[in-house]
Amino acid sequence: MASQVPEYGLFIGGKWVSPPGAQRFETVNPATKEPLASFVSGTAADVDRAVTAAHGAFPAWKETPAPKRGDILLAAARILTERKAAVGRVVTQEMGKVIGEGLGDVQESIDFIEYMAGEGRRLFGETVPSELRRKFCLTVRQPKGVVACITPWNFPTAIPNWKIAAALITGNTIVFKPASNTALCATEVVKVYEAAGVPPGVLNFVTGSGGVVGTALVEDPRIRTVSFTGGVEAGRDVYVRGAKQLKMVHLELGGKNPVLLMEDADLPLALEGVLFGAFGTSGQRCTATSRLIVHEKVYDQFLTMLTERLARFSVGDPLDPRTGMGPVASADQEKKILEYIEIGKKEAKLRYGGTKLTGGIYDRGYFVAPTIFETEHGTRISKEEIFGPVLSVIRVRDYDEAVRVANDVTYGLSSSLYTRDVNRAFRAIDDLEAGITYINAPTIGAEVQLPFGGVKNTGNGGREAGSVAIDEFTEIKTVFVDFSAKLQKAQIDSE
Ligand code: UN1
Repeated sequence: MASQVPEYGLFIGGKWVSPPGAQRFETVNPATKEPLASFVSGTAADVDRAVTAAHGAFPAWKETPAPKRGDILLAAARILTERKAAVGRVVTQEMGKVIGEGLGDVQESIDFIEYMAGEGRRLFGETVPSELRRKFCLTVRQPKGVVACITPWNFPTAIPNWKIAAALITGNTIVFKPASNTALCATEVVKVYEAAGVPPGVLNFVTGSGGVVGTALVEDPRIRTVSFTGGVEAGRDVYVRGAKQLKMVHLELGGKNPVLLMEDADLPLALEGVLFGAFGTSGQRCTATSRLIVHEKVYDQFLTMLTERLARFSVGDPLDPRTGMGPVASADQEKKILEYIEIGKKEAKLRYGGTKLTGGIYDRGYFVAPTIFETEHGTRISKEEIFGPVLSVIRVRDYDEAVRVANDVTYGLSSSLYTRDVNRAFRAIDDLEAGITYINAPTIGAEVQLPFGGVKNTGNGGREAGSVAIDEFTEIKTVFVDFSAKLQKAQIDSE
């Protein structure tokens, strides 16, 4: 039967193209399982064409003054602002996050594009004194060339824009490959840049599987930098393949982010924070609160508060603004989360939820109950990334034990401490092994003007967002200008 949904193509060299006879896939609304749109399953040949287009467009884009590139970004931010309501709705329909968060995803995109537009009038280098007379030393930033942006489904507009806006302002050209199950959101992103006047070939878009499109991108020698956000295993594969060609590979991977709740914390404040951190976006953020490490003095009281509050937490239609949590993003997600819940039931004490939700609207989509386990530290659910609405609660005796538990995982993205003790708050900034630490706020909600990234298996040392985002997409050139009109020898001449 012919598909009834709109069909989209690839965006290569400034044109939307549907290669004849191409295989296609559809995206699905996870709240209803209704198909939304159809996309091309890109091939290695499509990737080759896209990289060729990006390669051809690079010299002129590099030559375009950065403030002029910034003007195009500002136009993109304006267009996306006009489209915010519509695109936010697409995010909710295709990914399942509640509408407030769908709109937030788009707002995060707008914020970052604007922020990067301003970077076009900075892109600072350094001036540094020379050890010799009449010699001037400085650094300038240059684009890398063609970069690949490979993005996940959980922030289907924000994460692509973190990469695309930073890569564009610094003068790179791009091949963008989105997660397949949020390809419509990605298409909306590309359409915004197209409407903003990004020249043909500067931004190219190839949908399709990671195994085919992602691998072809990573293997293409013309691509010198790959920016990847996703799971650890896929990230490792990208890193290893990239390493063989000595490419720069930027990785943003998983998390197992703790909230440390101390005995002196403002418990009602922490309650709302934990709820949002653990169950916002159905727990499908790299930054999601997946561990709650609680001081024994407030353990029973806080768990009672949490379960009572959850009884009034609505799970359902993500387009309804009163809904607290929508579905999980896909059948695969639901399967994996339910498998972890079964593991949890064997190794820990189920305190709340623990089921697939059924009946009424739930039967149409992928709905999992917000779930709480009480567990010892060391169980699988307390250490492995689940990426779903599953919170592991761990009881500890004191702050030192809380920090030991918090740090004893292979990830290190976000972390949080609730306390009223200012000394302890500052100690936690030192002590927690994570790229991000919040004090008296949950583990989610990073702002675009600050660096984002983590330690250990969360990445390989880079950061996105903030002004450091431009490091990912620029080469630094060091320049020596000798205006003494004679040969001066560094390290050798004494005068
Ligand atoms: C992610 O889950 O990969 O800090 C990104 C946050 C959001 C970004 C999350 N601003 O929760």
